[in-house]
Amino acid sequence: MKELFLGLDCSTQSLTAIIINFNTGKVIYRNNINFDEELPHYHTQNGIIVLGDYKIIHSYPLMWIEALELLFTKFKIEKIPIYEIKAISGSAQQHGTVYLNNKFERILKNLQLDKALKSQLDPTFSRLTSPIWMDSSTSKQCDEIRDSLGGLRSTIELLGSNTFERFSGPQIRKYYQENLEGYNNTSIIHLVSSFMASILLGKNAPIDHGDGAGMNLMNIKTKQWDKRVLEVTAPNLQEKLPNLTAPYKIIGSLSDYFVSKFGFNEGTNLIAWSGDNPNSLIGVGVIEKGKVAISLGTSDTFFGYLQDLSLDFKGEGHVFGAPTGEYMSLICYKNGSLAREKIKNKFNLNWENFSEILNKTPSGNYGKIMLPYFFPEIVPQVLEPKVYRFGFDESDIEGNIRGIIEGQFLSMKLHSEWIEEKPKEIYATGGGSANEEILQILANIFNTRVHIFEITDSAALGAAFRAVKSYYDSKNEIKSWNEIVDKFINLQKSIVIEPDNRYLELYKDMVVLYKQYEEFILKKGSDPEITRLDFIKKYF
Ligand code: XUL
Repeated sequence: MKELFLGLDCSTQSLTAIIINFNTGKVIYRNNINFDEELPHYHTQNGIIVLGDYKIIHSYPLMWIEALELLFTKFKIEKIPIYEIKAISGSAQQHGTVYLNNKFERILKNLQLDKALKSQLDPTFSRLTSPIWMDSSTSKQCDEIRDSLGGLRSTIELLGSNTFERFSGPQIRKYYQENLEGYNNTSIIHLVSSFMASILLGKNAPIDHGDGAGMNLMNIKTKQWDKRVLEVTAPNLQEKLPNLTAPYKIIGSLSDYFVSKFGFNEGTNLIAWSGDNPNSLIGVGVIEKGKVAISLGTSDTFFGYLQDLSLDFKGEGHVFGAPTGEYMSLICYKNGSLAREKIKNKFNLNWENFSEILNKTPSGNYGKIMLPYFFPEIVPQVLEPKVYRFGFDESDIEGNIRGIIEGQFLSMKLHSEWIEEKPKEIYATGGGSANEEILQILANIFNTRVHIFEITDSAALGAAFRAVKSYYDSKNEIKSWNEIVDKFINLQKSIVIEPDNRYLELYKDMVVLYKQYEEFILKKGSDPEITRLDFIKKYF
């Protein structure tokens, strides 16, 4: 008997599908639609469009829908047994907002089989583009909302995070302030996750607590929209937001359009979609204390499971809802894979050459330090992008390659110190986790063992796991998270990278040095050059 489950992931650069067979514990199918390559008529670069300056970053919701239809068409052409899929769930890049007019639900409920989704849904957008998580143009709105809520501490207590430029609330406020007509013509504002779920459901889908927590609109304790925050964000906002739901809720079944057009089974269950980070938490099996996941993708994220709510009052980290119903901690860096690629491409290298250089350069990089803000950074907050190099220059290939990787992980180590639970194991995922040399540096800087899996699409896999859990729970054949995760993750080949103790002291000193450089650059602290020279004397 085949019990198949589909997990989708609408990320910044692509749409991924993973189909798992729960009975055999195997991934039976994977496909990925790269937006730039397969939908070139949107002219995106890495899935995004830059509007005006580097702070305004959007994407096209219509492109995500076209990708979905293309993916399902491929299922049909490749004769994938989608009629055996019992349940579907999904994942999406977090924080991005989709603005729809009053035609949306009506058109969605009456989709015609002989027309493409794209042409039918085209008239339903009140805003053609969606601001996404890479946007950093809402500092003014962040300040206004935080001030109205009584400052940093009360904002974090209420929402689980400080106000952040990329979060949905400040983005909505900006739209309301800059385009009142557009705002008034908007009947519903979805997240990318709930928007994609709505398309499959044939009506407005709810937002789950995992992704909802990344909006600066949801009370982190009650997991309800917070009336006060809605009021200070934009007028009549409550009526423009979907409902909130627990992440494990079945929200209905797949709409007739998909059943009839592509051959899915009637009654295929749909589970609420969530953000890519909450999905990845489950997708790498981080469901207990002491385990931490690091995802090296378009964004680099550091996240862990939290049994109880624990907040970062410095305001750099976030608390989101976890797929299991509890909480998760998260820190997000914008200078992830695109920054690594900038260095790789600058020297015309491939990833193999990149790894070779990492292998032959010493830990500590002869005291060469990089603060890699190729793009505006979230943690620490850097609004004007600039790359700082100490002890080397732009032309030094080896210095730059080791410099960016050490810089990224030293920053992660430094800014994750607020999380009380120290990582005992790190689970690496995302495209960058395929590079063992990068992960060896991660293991050494954190002095922690790192696990890498064969399947790096943890967000889509996590969505498929969530579909499994909710489906069986609804039939009263309860499966524990451990059972689901063990079945797939333990069957996967995993590589374990042990930290090299020889560099323990070196990296302890280097984190301190790195912190001094951040303070020097970002907070006008004193120049730590003498400490850097002492570091070089001590280790080289
Ligand atoms: C998390 C974040 C990013 C996006 C990328 O807060 O902004 O990780 O979810 O997909």
